[in-house]
Amino acid sequence: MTLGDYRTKRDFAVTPEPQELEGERTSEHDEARFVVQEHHARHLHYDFRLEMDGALRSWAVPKGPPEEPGVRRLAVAVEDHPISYIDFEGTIPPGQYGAGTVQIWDRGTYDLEERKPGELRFVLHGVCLHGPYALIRLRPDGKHWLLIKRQPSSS
Ligand SMILES: [Mn+2]
Repeated sequence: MTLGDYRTKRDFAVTPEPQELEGERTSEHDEARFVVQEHHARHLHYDFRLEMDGALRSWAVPKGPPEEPGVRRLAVAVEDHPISYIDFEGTIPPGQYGAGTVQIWDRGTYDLEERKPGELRFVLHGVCLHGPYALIRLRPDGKHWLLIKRQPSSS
């Protein structure tokens, strides 16, 4: 995991986004968190982020995360974001990477059920999003994943 891409894409003299790259968590036993940020950039999308390995693993979901079981949505992997980004809301100025407004759409905790290359299975405990989900990478080393709301009974 590296936050180098996050740093190099941004001018922290201009953007209000978090500059500190160190994680805020001090205990490995705290529950892992997730956030969904509605991002009105050039194209509206929803940034889905999972707290993992001291950073926020992040995907841009153009149509938003599914709320009904069996629905799958394209999720494009983007650069890791710092943990502190989990609380970020604000306006990224014109000309900056991701220019536009960011507001938190949902947040909560999650239980990781399975993790292997190109596949994550987890249960979300949010306000809008709750229940079993999966992220499945479509091609090895590709950026395109599917974010799937699983049927409650299925694995
Ligand atoms: Mn975004």
